[in-house]
Amino acid sequence: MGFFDSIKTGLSKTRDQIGAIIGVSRELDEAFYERLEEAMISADIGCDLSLEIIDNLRQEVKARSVKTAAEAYALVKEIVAGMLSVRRDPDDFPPKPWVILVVGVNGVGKTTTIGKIANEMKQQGRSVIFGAADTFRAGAIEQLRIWADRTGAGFVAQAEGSDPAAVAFDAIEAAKARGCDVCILDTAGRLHNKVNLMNELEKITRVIKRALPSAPNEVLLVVDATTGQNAIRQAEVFSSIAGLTGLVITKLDGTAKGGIALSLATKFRLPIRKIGVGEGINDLQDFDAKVYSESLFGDLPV
Ligand SMILES: Nc1nc2c(ncn2[C@@H]2O[C@H](COP(=O)(O)OP(=O)(O)OP(=O)(O)O)[C@@H](O)[C@H]2O)c(=O)[nH]1
Ligand SMILES: [Mg+2]
Repeated sequence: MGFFDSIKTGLSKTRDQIGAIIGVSRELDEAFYERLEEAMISADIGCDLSLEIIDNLRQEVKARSVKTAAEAYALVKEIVAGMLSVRRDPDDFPPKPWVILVVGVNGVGKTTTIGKIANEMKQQGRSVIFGAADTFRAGAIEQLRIWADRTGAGFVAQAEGSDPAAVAFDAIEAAKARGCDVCILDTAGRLHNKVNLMNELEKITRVIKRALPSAPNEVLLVVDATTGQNAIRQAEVFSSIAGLTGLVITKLDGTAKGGIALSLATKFRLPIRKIGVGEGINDLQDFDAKVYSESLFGDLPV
């Protein structure tokens, strides 16, 4: 399935729900705006952002002399896509190795996403090495090793319970020595408490820089779209401790309402680098703001 099909299928329930709340609207009246706001909140877009979109919409409606609900609805999709259209950096990887640090709470899909990214990079002819810096959870190292085997990525690990920063350092050193294009570091999602998490990520980042001063080139926060507005809290915590450069939104294939992608990207001004649309190795896609907006809102019911 292409991007359009997967995300369109993934968001079909939300789209139907939005349509049902808005109902058959021809008049561009206050009731339309109210129902639109309610529909957006129901889709996990969040209260503040929904209001902001409505404000923008009212301005655009005035500026463009829009008269019908259908035209206004098309404008909503345009506004939302515009909010998400962050220009992506050029796709070449100047520094070698390009170091990607992957963070996020437990179970969101970090390790799976790393496997999928490696698969994609391999297909583009890039060499990849993993650093198993989640040394906290039993089984985490083995899980990443399996993805390394599946994708042909190099693999650097130490024993469970060892210092994750030391693993990160070793992985970057190995990537340098082997001339690898990309080094991806998995991290623990769960630690005893937030202070531990903060200290650990801070130390990992510091040690990464000792191995390679320009690294990390990307710090990707992985969030599970099905957790809804809770993801905002996660992003707050991680952005305060880890200097995020981008988001990966996973599980947009399941019961996710989908609006959280918009909420997160606008609130934290971060590009959505990838989306996860399933558990399989190929279920990773680039994010397309226009297609996303279209998939979320669909057509106004007639
Ligand atoms: N449906 C669906 N499932 C996903 C997606 N991404 C990951 N998963 C599943 O989510 C579960 C957790 O994935 P992991 O990759 O282990 O998550 P993690 O963040 O590494 O978890 P910890 O190592 O415990 O912190 C697994 O069952 C994955 O198959 C996705 O895009 N869609
Ligand atoms: Mg993991």
